[in-house]
Amino acid sequence: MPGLNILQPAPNDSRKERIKNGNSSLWSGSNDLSASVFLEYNEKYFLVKAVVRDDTRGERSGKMQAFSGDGIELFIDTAINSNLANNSYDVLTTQVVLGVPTSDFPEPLCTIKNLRMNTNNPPDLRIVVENTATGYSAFLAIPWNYLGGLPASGQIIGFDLALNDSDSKACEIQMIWSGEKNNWQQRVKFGRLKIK
Ligand SMILES: [Ca+2]
Repeated sequence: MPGLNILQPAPNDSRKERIKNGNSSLWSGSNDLSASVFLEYNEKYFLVKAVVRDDTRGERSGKMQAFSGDGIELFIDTAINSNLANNSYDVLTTQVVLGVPTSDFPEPLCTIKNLRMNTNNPPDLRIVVENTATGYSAFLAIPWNYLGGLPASGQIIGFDLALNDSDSKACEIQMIWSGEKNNWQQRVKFGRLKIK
């Protein structure tokens, strides 16, 4: 898979606002939380592989609260450069929330949420989560039809990725590649990807 991004925000640089609640003292370094992310696609799926370093597996606050535990969130907008005056989610904006397995909830939970669906583990989604010595790896194959359709070659789409870190019973740190903590309801600060 080509396309490598490394998430290692340093809490003392200008990116500290990307750490939820601004409490950067909770982040103790790349072994605490960081990731390498690989992106690919084919005609049917948007493919995401995240190799995440996370030193402590926390719990979710509830079985169906994928956002509250360790995991990743993806933000995808296949028409990011249209209707940008509208900061709220548009018809082609999607939030994907993956909660990795925990002791209490041993199955991965992935929520796909947009104006057309709000569904947990929908049938055509493929999820593989594996524990590693330093955290976990997560592989997602997200059908383009859940995201509003296959983009054209050369098209710019909106994309962002957040790492959620729970070391106890709730998400304590969220680190984000491009945007900010309001990504779950605001689209304009998503990063940009060019479809090859
Ligand atoms: Ca954790």
